[in-house]
Amino acid sequence: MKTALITGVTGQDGAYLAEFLLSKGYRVHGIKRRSSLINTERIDHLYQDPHEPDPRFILHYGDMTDATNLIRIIQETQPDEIYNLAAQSHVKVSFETPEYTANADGLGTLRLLEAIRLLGLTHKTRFYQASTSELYGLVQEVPQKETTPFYPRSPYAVAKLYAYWITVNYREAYGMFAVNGILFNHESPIRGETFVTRKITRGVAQIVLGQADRIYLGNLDARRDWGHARDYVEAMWLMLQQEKPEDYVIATGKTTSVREFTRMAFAQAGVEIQFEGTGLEEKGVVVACHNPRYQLPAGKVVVSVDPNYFRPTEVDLLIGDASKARKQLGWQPRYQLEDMIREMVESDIRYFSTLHPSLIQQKSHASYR
Ligand code: NDP
Ligand code: GDR
Repeated sequence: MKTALITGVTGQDGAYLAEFLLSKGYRVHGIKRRSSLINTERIDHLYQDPHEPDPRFILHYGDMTDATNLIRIIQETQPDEIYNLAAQSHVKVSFETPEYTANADGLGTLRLLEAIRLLGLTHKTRFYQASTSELYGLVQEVPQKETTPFYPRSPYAVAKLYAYWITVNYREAYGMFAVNGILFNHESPIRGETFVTRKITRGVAQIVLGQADRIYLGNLDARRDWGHARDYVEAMWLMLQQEKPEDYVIATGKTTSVREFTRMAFAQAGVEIQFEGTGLEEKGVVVACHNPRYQLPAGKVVVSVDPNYFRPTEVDLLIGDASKARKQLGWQPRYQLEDMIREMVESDIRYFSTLHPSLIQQKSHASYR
């Protein structure tokens, strides 16, 4: 039985990856942070009673900023594969917490690689680094591929640039099986609530249910190559099953603006909207509501622009070329964008329809980024 260790197991990708590896027969260890509220909601369905004999899913407390803790967990678990998914992963928040982001996302990766080396696991443990399309930043070339130059545009992306290169360096210096998956944006019904896709699908759900008035968004012109997290975690695993360690772009090859994503999300709930006006005055307005269960009059404003959500430096356009992964890994995405949006909107409508009224205010808190 192979053993994997996942950092960031409580996050979106950690949850899908843990489920995937368990289905492949792995023993899966995950690192979770101590928090004052329980933070394992995304993996609770995988929980196994540690009192049962030989559990296959085991959680450890840890933190990417604590080297001794990481060394101890790796020593105890002796993993065949480490998936480093833990990160302060929010681009806008990284402008507010740049040093912490560098520590967890940049140095955290170094701590894991050093732990593997110091523990003499260089030739046993394969290492996956969660690299990102944010590395491309300011557009140099489209579509972006493995050879496209990097130009990071946020403290998050700069921290991830360090992590990318230190992974390459340990591969070249010590012969480690260490790879970067350069993943473009991927979403799902369990995407963090403050990333734009989930913020939109939650907003749509609350608006059609009469629990919220409108969604406030930042840059509607930004374009992203959005895939589904379930497809993308499989690519992570495939990268570690190859003969040679190499870096791969994972993307759908299609790009969509935030404005268009918003329109598609409302359409999934049966609400036709259009955008009117320009700049800060631009608004999303209801044209017609085709779902008799919801009462949204034509002309109602459901989307406004709030400059608080603009970033000091923006990444305008991402579109990935995953030809190398398609050819060498045999990977290809199964989900179409529209199907993913439907899944997200339906899931959020289900969630908010069953939420106790006393929790609605709390769950709608507007401090989203
Ligand atoms: P999430 O934000 O959903 O999950 C991040 C995980 O990291 C959570 O489990 C979080 O714990 C944990 N974490 C954060 N800081 C620390 C720390 N200091 N020590 C230990 N754990 C920590 O991200 P995703 O699942 O979406 O992404 C996974 C990885 O892939 C990240 O590294 C992200 O930067 C990268 N990435 C993501 C893409 C995407 O589109 N989703 C695209 C490309 C790269 P907690 O639950 O306690 O907050
Ligand atoms: P991103 O994802 O920055 O690409 O990073 P996010 O969903 O936060 O933003 C995508 C684009 O939407 C614009 N935008 C808004 N974003 C947020 N969060 N909130 C808003 O209200 C809003 N309005 C417009 C943004 O300006 C941006 O252009 C994600 C993360 O998962 C990273 O960890 C990962 O590395 C990259 O994807 C690939």
